[in-house]
Amino acid sequence: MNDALALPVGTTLDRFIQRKQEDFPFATGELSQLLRDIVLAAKIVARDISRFDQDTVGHMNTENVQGEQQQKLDVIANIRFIRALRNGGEVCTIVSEEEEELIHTGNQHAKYIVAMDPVDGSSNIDVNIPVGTIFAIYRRLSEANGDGTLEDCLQQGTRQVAAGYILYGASTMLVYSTGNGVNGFTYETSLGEFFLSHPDIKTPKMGKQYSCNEANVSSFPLGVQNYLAFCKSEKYSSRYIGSLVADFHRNLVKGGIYFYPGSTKNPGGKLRLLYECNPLAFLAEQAGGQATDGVERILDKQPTALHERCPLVIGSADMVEKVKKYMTL
Ligand code: P6P
Repeated sequence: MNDALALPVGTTLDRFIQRKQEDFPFATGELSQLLRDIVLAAKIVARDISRFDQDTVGHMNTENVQGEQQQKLDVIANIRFIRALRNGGEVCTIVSEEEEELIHTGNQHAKYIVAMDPVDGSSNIDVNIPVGTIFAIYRRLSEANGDGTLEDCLQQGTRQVAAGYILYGASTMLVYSTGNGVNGFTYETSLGEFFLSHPDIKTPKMGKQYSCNEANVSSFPLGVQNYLAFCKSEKYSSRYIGSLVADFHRNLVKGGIYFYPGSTKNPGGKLRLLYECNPLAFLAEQAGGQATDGVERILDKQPTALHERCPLVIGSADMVEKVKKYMTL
């Protein structure tokens, strides 16, 4: 049962985290502290984004491990989250989209691993389009007496203990789950606090909008092309911001489907399994939705590399199921 039902809208995030911890008699407070560390970094990144000045806007003339041009904000946010997690003491090792190798924090007795995309869609910052941070939290498998291992970081999505995102939009929102439902919190900048604004989010089983980059349609798998034609025949609306967290959040709340399938340019899809597909799939399922690679459940996939890509179909359960039918005709 989602205990957000016991807490009214307007409850502070800190009170909510505390209550969640109290509901677990054996909770020792480390996960609560980890969430607070993420929130601290999120508040700082939200301030950086709102400044919109020469320190945060534009690119670095560098490339990340993905060969993508790094935006200044990518680098700044990566530093902010790594620093908050290192100083918080609850995380031993971090996987970041901005780092080729594992980041060991030195907290060798810490029991948690974090996989994160510090700012997804950062190229949208310059034109004031919402962007987001995505994070997944795992309990390490190895003994808590050293750095986290590669095996600790390549766990299936079903083993996430928590996942969430921060959406830096018209307002800044934190949406997360620890496996007992999904709750959304809106940031009140004047108070420096997140407040419960969207308790117990449930995504509608059916929606009337789809999100994909139709420029790639000719290279989509035939089943996806046929599903897209179905959407048009049903007169669904196309809604595609080109910023995953913003598209995902709209579909989560209103119902809809986002898909970034494999294509000739990106046969394995564009999105990353560890720190984009898995955390959003965890949230989608916690809210009653679904997430697949077109056919297979995302959370069941066994990762084999830190930055591996994966096709993604995610959102309202009936819509994701429909894609599966077209893919297996
Ligand atoms: P395309 C941003 O780079 C991102 O990772 C997601 O946020 C977004 O949904 C997708 O890529 C956009 O990709 O190929 O449509 O520009």
